[in-house]
Formats: sequence, structure tokens, C-alpha cells
Amino acid sequence: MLHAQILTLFPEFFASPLSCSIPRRAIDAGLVRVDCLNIRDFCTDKHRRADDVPYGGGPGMVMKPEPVVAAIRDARARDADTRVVLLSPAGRPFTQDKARAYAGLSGLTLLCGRYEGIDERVVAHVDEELSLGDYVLSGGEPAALSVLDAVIRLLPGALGDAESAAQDSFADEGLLDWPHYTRPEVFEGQRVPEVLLSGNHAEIDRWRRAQAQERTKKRRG
Ligand code: 4FV
Repeated sequence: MLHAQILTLFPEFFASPLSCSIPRRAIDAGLVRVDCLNIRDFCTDKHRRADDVPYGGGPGMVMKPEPVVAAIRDARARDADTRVVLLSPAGRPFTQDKARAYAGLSGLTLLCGRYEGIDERVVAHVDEELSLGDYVLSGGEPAALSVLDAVIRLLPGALGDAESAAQDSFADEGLLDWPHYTRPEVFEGQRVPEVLLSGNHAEIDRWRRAQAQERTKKRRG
């Protein structure tokens, strides 16, 4: 079972997305346990401040190191083998390979920043920094949720047959997915490609691979 811990100032952010579909089923099946730790619970000053003004001036606020490091230590105390990952635009890109690696862990802790970011001295307390992409979110929570979703669906037993991760096959080779079609055969004058109606599975596989390669060249070339 994967023990996922999320360090965040907004634990309520995760309630709804984890309450439906594949994540819900995986949690109910005991494939994964998700605990949200509220970083504000580790604030010790009477105003429970989690942020402060940036040294050197500039706009916005920065997350204070003390409550974040205390939360990390609490997560490690709960699970000594947990891998602590800070979600930040400065991190290494998140990939399917990374999702597969995390799906093989027993413990994963996702640290979510807010405001302009987290005090840099926290970085020494995490195992890695991970970015969802070169754009700026209002918080690390949407990024953490995407990572969690990509990992949970790879847990053995998380997907039913119809949803098998085998479909990700081309993802293994870094190829984009092939185009998918379902009934009706003709939709507003658009026909399903003939080869898909042929029943010739070797021919269909060849066509799908060609489509995946062409798309990858065009869109990731
Ligand atoms: C982000 C990303 C991201 C930056 C400032 C949260 C925000 C705020 N995280 N991949 N892109 N984080 O934009 O992971 O603290």
C-alpha cells in the first residue's frame, strides 16, 4: 500500500477530487492511504503565521521555514521511508517515468507551497523538487493533486480492465497517444477511420503506432 502524505495550508482542497472515480476506489480498496497535514498546525506563534515578508523586498509573501520543516519532520516521523517532494516551478519536470517510480514507493510526501514560494532553507529538508510545468499556479496543491492522480492510477489493481494502464504502452516509449474513436461510426459526417473497422488487429496496431509517431513528431518535434 502507498502511504501518501500531503503538507498543505489547504487540506480541504483535496477532499472532493479524492472522493470520486479511480482515486476513491483505490483508497476504498486500501491500495493507497492519503493523509493531509495542515502546515498551519505547526505554527507556534500566537497568530499562527505561516508567511512573512520577503528579505530583500519585493511583492508578495514567503512561507516561513519553521512550520514547514516541522511538518516535514512530522511526516518523516509517521513514515521513516517516505520520499519528500517539494512541488515548485524550479523543480525537475514531472514525467510518466517519475509517476511509475513513485507508484513503487511505500511512502510519498508532497509539500505544497503558497504565496511567492517557500523559504529556500526548506529545500535542504526535502528529497527532491518537482515541477508540473513552466507556468505559475496559485499554490502547489493543484500540482500535488496531479502527481497523486498519475501515481494512484498506476498502483496494481487501481484500474479495472477497461481502464488498464496497458493503454499507456506508447507512453513508455515517450510517444503521444494515438487518436481514439467510439460509436457512432459516422458523427456529423465524420467517419471513423476504415482501418479501425477492419478487425485486422495487426493492421490496426500499425496504424495506431504510425499515428502516435506522427503526432509526437508534429507536437513534440
Ligand atoms: C508549481 C508548478 C507552481 C509557485 C508559487 C505555488 C506555485 C506558489 N508547482 N509546478 N508549476 N507553484 O506553480 O509545481 O507558491
